[in-house]
Parts: sequence; C-alpha cells; structure tokens
Amino acid sequence: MHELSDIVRYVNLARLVGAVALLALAGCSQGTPAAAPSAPSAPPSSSSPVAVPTGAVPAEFAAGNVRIALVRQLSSGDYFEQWLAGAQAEAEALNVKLEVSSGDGNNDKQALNLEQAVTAKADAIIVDHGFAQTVQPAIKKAVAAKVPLVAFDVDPGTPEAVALTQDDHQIAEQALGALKADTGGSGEVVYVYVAGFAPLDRRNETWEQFKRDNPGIKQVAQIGVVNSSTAAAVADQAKAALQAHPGVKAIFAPYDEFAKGAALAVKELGLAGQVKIYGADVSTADIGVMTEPNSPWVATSATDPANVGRIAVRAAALLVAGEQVDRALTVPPSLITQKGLRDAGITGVEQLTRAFPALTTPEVARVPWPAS
Ligand code: SR1
Repeated sequence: MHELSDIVRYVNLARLVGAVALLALAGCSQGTPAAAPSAPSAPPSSSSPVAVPTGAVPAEFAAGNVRIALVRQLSSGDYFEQWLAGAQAEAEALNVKLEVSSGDGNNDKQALNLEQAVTAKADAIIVDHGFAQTVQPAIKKAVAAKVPLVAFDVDPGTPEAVALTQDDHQIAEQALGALKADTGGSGEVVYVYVAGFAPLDRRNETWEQFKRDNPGIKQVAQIGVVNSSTAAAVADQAKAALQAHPGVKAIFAPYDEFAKGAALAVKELGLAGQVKIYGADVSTADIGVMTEPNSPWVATSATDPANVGRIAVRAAALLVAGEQVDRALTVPPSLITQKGLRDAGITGVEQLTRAFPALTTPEVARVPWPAS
C-alpha cells in the first residue's frame, strides 16, 4: 500500500519530468503477425506445445520444462547487464529456464553458441545482437529444425523469426533534435559510430539524413570502438579528436558507452562549458554521469533495457506456446534530458521508469496466461 506522501511525491515527480523532459513516444510497430515456425500443427520441440486457451498456463510452463537459449554477442556494459537482468526476471516469472551464453565480442564464438543451442534442442532461441553473416547460417538451421527464434538487434534473414528492435531511428532523431535545439543547427560535431551493429547502423541512417537536412552541421571527426572497455577507448579517441578540432560544439554518441567515454574526454580537457554530448541508452550509472556537476552529457534517448529483455523472453515464450506474435516488435524510446533529471531529482532507473511510464511496455508481446 502506498502512503499518501509517496503518491503526492510520485505525482509531483511525474509532473516535473513531464514539464521539463521532451517526450517523443511512438506506438509500437505492429507488423504482420507471425506464427511460431512450429505452431501449432508442427511442434517445435520435444516439449510438444499445444494451442493455449487464454488464461490457462500451458502445461510445459507449469511443469517448468521450457528451455530458452539466450545467445548473446556482447555482455559487458550497463546496457547489456540491465537487459539480461530483465530477461532473467521475466524467465523466472514465466517459470522458464534461461540458458545464457555470450560470445563476449567474438563473433565465431557466438555462432558456435548458436549452433549448440540448436543441437541441444532449446524450445526457443533468442539471438541478442550479432553480425548477420555470422549468425544467419545457424538461424537458418534453427528454422529448419523448427526451433522458434527471436532476434534482437540483428537481422535474422528470415521472416520466420520475430525481429525485436528499439526504434533506433527515433532514438537518433530525439537525440539530434536536442542537439539541433541547443546548437541552432550549426557547428562542428564529433560523431561516434562503429559500422556493422544493426542498431548503430540504423541510428547512422538518421545521422546521415540529419546532416543533409542541416548543412550548417559539420562532422569534423568520426571515432568509435566496441570492445570490453568501450568507454575508455572512446575517451582516448574523443580527446584526440577534440584536441585536433578546438571548435567542436557537440558530440553525437548514440550508445551509452560512447557517451560515457566522450563525457570523460570533455571533462578531462576542461571543455564542459563548450562541448555538449547527445547520447543513447540509460542506466543508473548513466544518470549519475548526466547529473553530476558540470556534466557535458545533456540528453539521451533511451528505452528501459530491462524492459526490452523482458519482451524478448515473452516473445520467445509465446512462440513456444504456439501463440501468434508480431513478426516485427519495436520498442519506442523516450528523450531524457539532464535538466529533466536534475529538476525531478532522479538518481536511478527505477525512479526514471516510474516518472516515464511509457518506458514500460507490458502490451508488447503480452503473455495471455498468469505469470508469477
Ligand atoms: C554495440 S550496439 C549498442 C547498442 O545496442 C543496443 O541497441 C543499445 O541501445 C546500444 O546502444
């Protein structure tokens, strides 16, 4: 039971955030519904799922017999840790065994992990990031073996799989909208990007269009690296770029590890008054960086990664149960500003999701049976 003072505090918090933060929310894209590759006439696995009457917990879930393999390309960094925590929480709620592997940035290892998940006859597989050329051959095998598959942030190369994404174009649009508002649409910008990661490639499409639409914006340097210490590596690169281009006004860094690295560089060079950072993603640590005194990181566009992890597991569970799932699931982001966070006194993701209820999307891949 909430205390009245808690409710008043919450309402005030929501009002404050609503007033100062730019909310740019889109509905979830509802693509053509896709049946599970297995559903329901061709069961996907030994667990023999049947069509589920609404409201009844499917027998294999009640018995705790469902195994979902989560095959990851990357696992380090706030985004990936939060995403996993959400996936694990949803798996527990649905009484599913989540078998997690990570390539830790090694694409061959991820492909091997994926092959093993197919061979081990997982009831469903979630592929989390990855490069199309390394994961698509094994995804084809999963489809041929009638293992239902959810692909997050990687093109599965088959309409049989459910493709889950954040709205990456909107993520970039929201961050760049803030950049444009602050710079007046002109000035030198450092861009942080690594090609090949599907979400970054989509954000890059928006950046390229943004430059065409705003000829006053001059990209003076492109930097970027993705590895197990992305932020530190980007900090070094950003320092060099800022020293080579002393007129830079803004850094577009659409991944939180990029933005954290850029923030470190700006602070170390004493440029916080001159260079502002526009990022993507959010975590409690990110909120700490954004709200600390003199932080150059002024805006980020984000979903709640834990919520996205939850959706991936729900979508996979629905496929196992032979339920219809939209083939394309897109999670909308919210724009979170430094000012909004500071004004509302938000210090962590839990507070943030209370203030931005749109960050939680229970309607996406809703499971029609009760979860614990
Ligand atoms: C290396 S790709 C990093 C991105 O993946 C997820 O989509 C997160 O939003 C993050 O920015």
